[in-house]
Amino acid sequence: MAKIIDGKAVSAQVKEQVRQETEQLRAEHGIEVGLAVVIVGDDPASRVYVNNKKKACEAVGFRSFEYALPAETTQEELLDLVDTLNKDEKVNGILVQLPVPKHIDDKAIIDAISPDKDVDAFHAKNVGGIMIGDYTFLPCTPAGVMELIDATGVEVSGKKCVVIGRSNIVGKPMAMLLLHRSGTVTICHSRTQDLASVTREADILVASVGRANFVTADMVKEGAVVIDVGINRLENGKLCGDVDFASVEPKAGWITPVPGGVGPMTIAMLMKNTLTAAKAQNGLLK
Ligand code: BQF
Repeated sequence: MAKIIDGKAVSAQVKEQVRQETEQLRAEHGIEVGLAVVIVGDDPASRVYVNNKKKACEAVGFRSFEYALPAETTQEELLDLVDTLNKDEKVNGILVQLPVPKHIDDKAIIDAISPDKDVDAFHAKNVGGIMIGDYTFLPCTPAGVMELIDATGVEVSGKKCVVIGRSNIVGKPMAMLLLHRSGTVTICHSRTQDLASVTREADILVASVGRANFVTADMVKEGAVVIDVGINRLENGKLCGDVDFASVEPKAGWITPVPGGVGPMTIAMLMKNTLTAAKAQNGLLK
């Protein structure tokens, strides 16, 4: 029987820390922290995520500025908005909710965001910094996963870590953060041969596949830490992860639920990054 890693509880602790420091910035330095959230089009999942981010801003005492643009917005118009937000002193962090409509080049948008305000840490400069261990922000989801692993008390150093998925947003940076902690890291993906034989070796298994219930008990080592990054919506409207919780939970040592695992941590780490951005922009970063 695995212990459940409670992402809601850990995220509440992170947000409480951010709330206190935000209050302190206001009291001691008269600084308000602001996050700009840009959403293009009306994808329902994106709308939920943007609302989660605005609610979190409210909870920690940030100002949030929402820009909801129609799906027909041109790349030039979006670049103009990013440019305006880059120059706006009330805005410490800028995030453009992904995915953007197909006629817009997301890389062009991300790289137009000032790296100092890039609280998702998707800009090429920030991604490069992560590779060499020189960074101000970490990408929210991998950073949240590290917090959840830390909450178990399990040491990463020397352990076999397997990441399933190689996206720029989760898989690749996740592998890098585990490597920085001296894990022995393997990245698996859709072309990996005999995937189960690789994942069965993992002391720490991170699943970011994008397929409901993809990781089954036969793919998991007894006692492993299993982190489920997946958010899949079933036909009945229920959220479910990439890990088949019912079969894996009895075998794992630790496991994250969906919902209530990695998802809330992604939001909490966004708040942490935005606070860090505000401190850095005001010359207050230790
Ligand atoms: C929960 C995201 C895929 C693609 C783009 C809490 C969120 C989700 C789940 C959330 C996600 C996923 C976000 C739960 C933000 C995480 O209780 O389990 C919060 O809002 N997320 C995003 O902004 O873009 C995505 C997943």
